[in-house]
Amino acid sequence: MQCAASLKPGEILRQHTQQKPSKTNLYHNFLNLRNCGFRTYFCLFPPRAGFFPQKAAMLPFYLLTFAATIQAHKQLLPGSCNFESNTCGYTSDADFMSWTLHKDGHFVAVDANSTDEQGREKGAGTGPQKTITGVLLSPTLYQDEWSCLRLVYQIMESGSLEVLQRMDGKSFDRPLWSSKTPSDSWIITSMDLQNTTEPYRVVIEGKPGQSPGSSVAIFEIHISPGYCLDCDFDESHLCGYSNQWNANVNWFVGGGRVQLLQNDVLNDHTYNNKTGHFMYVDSIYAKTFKEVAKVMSPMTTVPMSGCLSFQYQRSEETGNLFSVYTRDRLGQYQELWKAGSENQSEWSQMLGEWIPAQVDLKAPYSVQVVFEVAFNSRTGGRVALDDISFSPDFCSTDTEPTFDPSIANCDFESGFCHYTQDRTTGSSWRRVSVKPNIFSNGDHTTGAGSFLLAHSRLSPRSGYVSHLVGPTLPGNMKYCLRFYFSLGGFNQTYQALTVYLEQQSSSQETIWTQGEKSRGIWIAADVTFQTSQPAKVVFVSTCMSLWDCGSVALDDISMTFGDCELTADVLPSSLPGHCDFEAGLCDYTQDKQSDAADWEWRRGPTPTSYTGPRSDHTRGLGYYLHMEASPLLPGQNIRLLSRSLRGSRGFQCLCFYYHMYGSGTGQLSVHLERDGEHGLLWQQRGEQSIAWLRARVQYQCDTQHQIVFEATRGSSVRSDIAIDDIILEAGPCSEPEIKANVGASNEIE
Ligand SMILES: [Ca+2]
Ligand SMILES: [Ca+2]
Ligand SMILES: [Ca+2]
Ligand SMILES: [Ca+2]
Repeated sequence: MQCAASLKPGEILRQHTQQKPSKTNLYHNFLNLRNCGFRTYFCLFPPRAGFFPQKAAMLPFYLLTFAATIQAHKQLLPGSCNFESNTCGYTSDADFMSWTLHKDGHFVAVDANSTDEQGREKGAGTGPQKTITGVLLSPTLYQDEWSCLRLVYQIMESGSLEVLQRMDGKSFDRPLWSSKTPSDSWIITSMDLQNTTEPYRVVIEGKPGQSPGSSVAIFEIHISPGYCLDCDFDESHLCGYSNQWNANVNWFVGGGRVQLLQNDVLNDHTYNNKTGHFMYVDSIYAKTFKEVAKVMSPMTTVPMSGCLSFQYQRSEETGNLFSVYTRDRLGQYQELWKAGSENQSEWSQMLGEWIPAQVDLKAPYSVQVVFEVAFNSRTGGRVALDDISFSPDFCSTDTEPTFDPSIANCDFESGFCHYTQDRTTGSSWRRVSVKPNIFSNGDHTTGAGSFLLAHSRLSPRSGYVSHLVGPTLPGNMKYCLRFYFSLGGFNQTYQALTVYLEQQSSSQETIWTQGEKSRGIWIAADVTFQTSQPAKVVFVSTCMSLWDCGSVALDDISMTFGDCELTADVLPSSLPGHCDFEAGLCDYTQDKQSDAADWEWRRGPTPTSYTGPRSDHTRGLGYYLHMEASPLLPGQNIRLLSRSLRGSRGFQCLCFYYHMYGSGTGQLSVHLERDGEHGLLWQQRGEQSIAWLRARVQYQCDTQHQIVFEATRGSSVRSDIAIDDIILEAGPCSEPEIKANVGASNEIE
């Protein structure tokens, strides 16, 4: 067998990408690679269209050389597996399709074209789609120190892969990471495992897609102590760090006794010898002004705040700019640090001396750390980097502690939270509540709670300006503000509701203006803003003349860090039991056997007047599920089934919103079903309100079960029933409306 080290630069890549890689030749290549000790190669640079193979020609050579000399020395913790000849205690969950160990290729996989009919049946669940799911469970792990899980995987053709953490005795797994992106090569990903005193298992859920040849495979799982951002560059895979390919200048692996280009060999920082490795970038191939080389950390998977330290060397102070940035999922950069801006006395003209650097990192959402060097010309010198490490304490005690943006949340249920009113304008926002009724809408939080109203018709004045001022938010951050508003009557101008930022310099910047025409429904607004100085958000409703003004209502304000686009999936619909119905039915399925029809997935009002909702609960302009009463006979029912849920010793909390409006409304029930028996968790009969009402049910069930939503048609066609925003989580519920203990009896307390 030819060993990859004797290949010319780029050769392996061509062999790999000229033809569309079939699974067999991928595995074959992979086998070669592993036998030569080069298994790391494919993981370093995920393929990007148009960049392979020619441009990458030079790079892999060095990386392969590097890989050949590397000695893995870092401690691997239990739960690590190379899948060489066994699965190291990883087992397939018998309720799902099996993962198969391919000994020749040294990986485990779930395939779409499996002939295991039994498995297919099992994986298909009760739904109409024949989805194949394989669940791989790690042995029970006890790791009370922070650790990092690095996974080498591949999704072929189509499919998805999800990694979760299953705590002992908890009914819901915590999602760590997921991907739906197929690739032609193996890819490395990392996820932080937070320190915990509870034993847990890692759960790996693979779902190959429908297309032929679809497969989800895992080549290697490595769990090592420390943070995923840590790297001494002496590890295989470079800890998931990768060079962002540029035609002329790139980061290379240096050290390992190999002389690279025309440069002398440096001592690395980790071992202070010529065997250790580091990353470096050289201006020698720079062709144009401002050529940029970037090495990027893996994406963080948990909120991180603390001190990022690293060692660097830099020659030619004026020929290059060395900076550290964070880069979020939208590709937006934020500068953290610049070489030369720190203590000048630490700066050295000589390459060969490592300089320590520290920078505070505040990453409440997923980011990559990017080390970037920009050269002005070929004589821009070199920059080297080694020993990146993270610590959860800030570098300096002067650093302001991480701010909790939820201080600006308010549902107005018990007051104004941290919001204040500017009464100098003579008018104010009033807190009001509307009991469930069939004429006017309630609040957004529960349907029976409180919200703010900008104006009352009782006001003797001819017009008004109402200001609602939020708490002070620190500067230099990006925020996502969400709130719900509802307009009534005739608001002739955009001034009905605007939001602006009030900065300390007393400058005002409008960040949102309402432009929605819909009336009488709660509509969600997402506003992303960035502020350099500390600032407050201010909600303003302006009415110049009462003839032009209707009502303006406000509820459920929330604030998070980061772009709203990034936090849109704060509650991933992949969480078992959670569904806002915006993109379909999530894990829920229609009963096809024991009911009269199906729930309808709908947006906007239902076809029959004086029954059903006018909008959904999540967005106001989004989707919900409803029972259309017209084609059904009185007493007929429809059923929606949750996926199979694991039981737990503790309480579980089921929260959902329901809409029961119409003179002939029948009944909505929620059942818990297990082993053929079923218990009633919640029930409501007859017309309730024109608003979406919140239901919360706390229950306990220690065996596998399903939740069933069952709507029954009433006496007339005016009996539409709708549901939205189902959340199922570990309990107890904060304010349960109903408590049930299904483990012991089926009665509702
Ligand atoms: Ca090193
Ligand atoms: Ca409210
Ligand atoms: Ca049905
Ligand atoms: Ca919805």
